[in-house]
Amino acid sequence: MAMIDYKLKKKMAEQQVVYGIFINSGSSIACEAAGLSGFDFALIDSEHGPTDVIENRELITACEIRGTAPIVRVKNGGYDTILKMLDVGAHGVMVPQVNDPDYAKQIVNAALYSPEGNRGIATTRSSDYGFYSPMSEFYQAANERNLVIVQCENIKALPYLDEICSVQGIDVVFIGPYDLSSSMGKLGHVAPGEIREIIDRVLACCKEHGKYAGIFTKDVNEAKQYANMGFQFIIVGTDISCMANGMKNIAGALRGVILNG
Ligand code: 3PY
Ligand code: MG
Repeated sequence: MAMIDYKLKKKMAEQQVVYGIFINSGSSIACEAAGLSGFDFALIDSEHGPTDVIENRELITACEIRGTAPIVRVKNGGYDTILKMLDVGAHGVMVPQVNDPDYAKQIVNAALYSPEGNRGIATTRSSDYGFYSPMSEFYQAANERNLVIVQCENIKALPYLDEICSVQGIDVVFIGPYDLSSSMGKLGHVAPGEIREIIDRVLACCKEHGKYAGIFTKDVNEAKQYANMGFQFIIVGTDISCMANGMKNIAGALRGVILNG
């Protein structure tokens, strides 16, 4: 059986921008909706969201059957944390707060099979429980498909940005504007203008070292602005914010009708 691959790396290599949405609700239905809506990937959030390994197996499956790549944001870059999310079938991992190159190397080591890393071997969902054929080709295929994403979201990382970006095996350096603004003592000041200097540095560093730059925004127009600047891996909003906004709009409109009626 062939590996399910929504080809995020190929799209980015062809200069396309891939768009995703955070799944923070823990809902597999939201994962299906993300796929049906046309998002390239769904970023299942196990840093802030409620789900862990067992639940994510279901969320990952939901993404796969609806045509969107499931990536998991892990709570940290620990070897077993990364291993388990990949073994239940994530097509990549995103790690928060990667502030030095040694941590970045540790993450690559956990995420990639030998010779690029030292990911542990077992028959798991990721290799179709051993139905992948031939199994000898699975390891390289997994390394080629899966994304390794490190978050740049703390000013502590800035002195090491060049070294972090040069770590082999990392695909995307992803700015987290909220934590970044917090580390700058400007919590919530996340507009592109507020973090422009860091945006420019990450874009330049990624370009120099052949990595893709990623970023989060809640705003569609900002997302387009980021795409024009050169970001190629963009997360726009969360499943919860979509639902909350939809509910607010309906409830607000109804109140309006009642009040005006
Ligand atoms: C942040 O903004 O801190 C994030 O991690 C998500 O974008
Ligand atoms: Mg963050």
